[in-house]
Amino acid sequence: NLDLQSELRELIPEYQERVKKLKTDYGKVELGNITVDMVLGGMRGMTALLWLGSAVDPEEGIRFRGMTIPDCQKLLPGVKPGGEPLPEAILWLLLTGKIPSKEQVDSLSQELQTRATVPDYVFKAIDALPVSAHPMTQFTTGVMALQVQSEFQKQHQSGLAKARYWEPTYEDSMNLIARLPAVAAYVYRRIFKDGKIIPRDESLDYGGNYAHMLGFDDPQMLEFMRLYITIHSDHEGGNVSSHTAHLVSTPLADPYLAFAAALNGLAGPLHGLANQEVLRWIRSVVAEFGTPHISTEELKEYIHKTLNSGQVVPGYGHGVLRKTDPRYTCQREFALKHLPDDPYFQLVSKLKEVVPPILLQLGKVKNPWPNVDAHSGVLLNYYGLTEENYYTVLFGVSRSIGVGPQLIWDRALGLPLERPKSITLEKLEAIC
Ligand code: AMX
Repeated sequence: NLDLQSELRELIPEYQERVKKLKTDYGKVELGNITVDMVLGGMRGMTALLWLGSAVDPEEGIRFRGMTIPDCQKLLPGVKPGGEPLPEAILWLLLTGKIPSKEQVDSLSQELQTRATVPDYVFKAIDALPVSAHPMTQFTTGVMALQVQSEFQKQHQSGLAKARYWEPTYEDSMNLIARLPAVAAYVYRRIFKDGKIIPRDESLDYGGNYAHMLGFDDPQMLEFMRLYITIHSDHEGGNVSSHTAHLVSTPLADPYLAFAAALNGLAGPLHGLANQEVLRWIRSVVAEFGTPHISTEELKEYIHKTLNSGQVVPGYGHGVLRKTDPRYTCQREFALKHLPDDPYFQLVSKLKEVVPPILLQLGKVKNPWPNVDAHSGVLLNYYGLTEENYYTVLFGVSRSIGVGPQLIWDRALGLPLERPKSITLEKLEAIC
């Protein structure tokens, strides 16, 4: 099939059977015990969600439908053979579990282009906010305005049968993914440039076009954007943004509503906003010493200063990972290939040596290693996207490619309303 929806339609009955079998034959199989630590510790380690697209192993990191990042770089089609994977390819993979051919990816690129037109009132809704509003606030406002065109909401109100819920969810998810770059680029141009929209280039792919609409046309920046979107798309189901999207969608809130909620969680400094915080922190180090060429001793001193003032070192640590994030590693490899002499990249490399031993000394940090956000900023900065307050918007656009497919599967598999049980402090004490 060249068409993604037809491909999916063929897969759905098989997946429905698999889930039905699990429910009827294995419903009482235990996946682990729930401890007091889990309830008080943000549910860390509690396996409680079904998520099809990807899984994070603490030691190895992300696998997208079983594929590591190097696998994706090798096997997913790029613009040219050997190029970075196209975001359309990871979207196809996440939704179907199959590696797409170049023809399938090109057809999906076309499909997204035909869906990409953004109604004018979306830009007007953003214009109603002061230019000083955070880029994530402006972006999410745009997403809420896109919701006006929700097919799911419309069809549900006209009495859509449950078995067909996934169809308008597919429409909404694909339209959302297709329209986000134009909304996100508008936010960037409005806040940091002349406010004029750069029209999309029909000859470009999804990632290339997003870079183009932001105002960047350096082929290397376009390649970085493709890689950036691919590696930020999905990180299993329990992270704040993905989990939020799933949760909010379960009472049948449409994909726009669910995704806007996800973005609001992504805008938290311990989650997606960490990429902004990292570059801001790096700039503050450079400002303190007047140069990016900083000695190890000076760096140590600055890290201690950050910790002593009760702040975290942004870009380090993770809720699940216990090793260096492979999303960090692949960005490092990209930088080694394309910008080995950039002083900010060299500073980031030095931090990787200096930060972990200090965090380990604290004795409480479970993962002292760098995560995805420790690296992305210096690459964007190198290519001229220097406005760090915008970085989380890039993360947000990318995350739609992980969340969209899961929302479609949520409806195709008829997953129910999410409603875990809470417990009072008195009850918890009584049980203990
Ligand atoms: N700097 C300083 N202290 C840190 C730390 C860091 N980078 N990472 C963890 N700690 C501290 C925690 O604040 C916590 O302290 P407390 O007990 O006094 O509250 C203690 O170490 C134990 O935390 P943990 O179990 O190791 O981490 P967690 O699962 O609770 O939180 C995370 C994970 C990411 C929020 C945390 O490591 C952090 O704040 N990192 C910096 C922010 C960051 O980079 N976030 C991005 C994560 C990736 C993403 O979502 N994009």
